[in-house]
Amino acid sequence: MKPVPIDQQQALVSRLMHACGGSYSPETRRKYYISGPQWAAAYQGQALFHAPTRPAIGFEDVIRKYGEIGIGYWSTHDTDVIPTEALGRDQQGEIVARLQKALSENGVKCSMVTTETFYHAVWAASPAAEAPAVREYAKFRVQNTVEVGHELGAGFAVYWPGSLGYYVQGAIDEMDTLRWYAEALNAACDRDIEVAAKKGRPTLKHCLEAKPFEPQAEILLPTSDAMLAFIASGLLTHPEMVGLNPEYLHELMWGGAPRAALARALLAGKLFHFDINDGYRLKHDVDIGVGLVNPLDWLNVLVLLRSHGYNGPFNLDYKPPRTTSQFGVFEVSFPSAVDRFITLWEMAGEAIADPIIKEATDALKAGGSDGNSGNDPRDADAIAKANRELLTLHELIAHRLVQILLGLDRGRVFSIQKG
Ligand code: 3MF
Ligand code: MG
Ligand code: MG
Repeated sequence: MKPVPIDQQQALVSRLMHACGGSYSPETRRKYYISGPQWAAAYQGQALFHAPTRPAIGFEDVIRKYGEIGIGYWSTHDTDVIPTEALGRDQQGEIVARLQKALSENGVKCSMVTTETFYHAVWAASPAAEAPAVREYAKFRVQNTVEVGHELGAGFAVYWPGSLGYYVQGAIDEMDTLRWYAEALNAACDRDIEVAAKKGRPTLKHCLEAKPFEPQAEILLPTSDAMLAFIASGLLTHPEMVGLNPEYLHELMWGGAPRAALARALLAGKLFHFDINDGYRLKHDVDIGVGLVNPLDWLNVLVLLRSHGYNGPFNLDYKPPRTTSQFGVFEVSFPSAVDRFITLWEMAGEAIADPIIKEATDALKAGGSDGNSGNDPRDADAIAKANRELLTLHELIAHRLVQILLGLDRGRVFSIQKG
């Protein structure tokens, strides 16, 4: 193949993307509660060892592109759109007005707002630092985000306290830090109650997001389970307003099973919001597009969420790879992520309705019988024997799920089987 001239490369990408097929219309995509973060589309590819590979892009373009793709909801950090020095000042009001205009012109709704408490130098010792002035500033920031959220019509506020932790041991007191962090959340909830009452809106759902590693070396709230314990610790004045925003990869990173972490959040009634992406166990936060690494696990996650009626947002918190151009971010990265999600969601519906899985599951729940009227609850050997053959169905169900994932249940066959 000859080198491809620069001016033909976008057309090639578009033609091959089209040839891939399997895409959904913007109208169909809008039926799902999928949100696109400002920061995901605006990510320029920079990191500790990486220079940016893409130019900067503002919210007007991001929101317009989301609208065209059919991503019906948008989420943002305060400082993704409002410069730090403008927060809480007149310029903020002007930016919020521009945001409202961009959202309504493109038929996109703001679903979630979040406070950046990790990037600016003021957070060097975390938002729950020893210095009272930093903690007062943190309260101002989360309260201001709540106000912006109400202005934009958001239903959720997310908090990722990844900077609560340390590099060197003994420098901070964990107990103090957690208490101080709770004070900031309490201030956010109190302000929310006031603003919601004034505006006649429901209060926001406040969602804590855990990540096991980064940016601190040791993290005080590293997992969704740690967050649940924190919510129940007695430190929060409104624990009923606070729940979780688990991120798929953040649970996988520490070696956990995202599906099990989600189940624990569901059991606690705290699965408010969900950051969707993909990646690898025990690596850094690679934030790959949903379903590109672990589609079978994703199918299983969505079976769980569909089975148990999760109806919150699915937030596309991933990073288009550095190898993807700015054009590619909206031509390939976002539409393909949305379409993989929808496909896996629909497939999860098929798995739930699959007669084979259903019969197998029902049989497992009915349990085995040795023909006697009742098993003797003291007789382990008899109980094991009565269920012995049924338990093969576990592996059969796993096989069936892979068949569904690969389309074999719908008659996809390979040459060796044809004829
Ligand atoms: C970091 C994250 C964050 C949070 C965001 C929302 C930049 O790994 O996942 O995204 O999702 O701060 O609070
Ligand atoms: Mg996240
Ligand atoms: Mg992540």
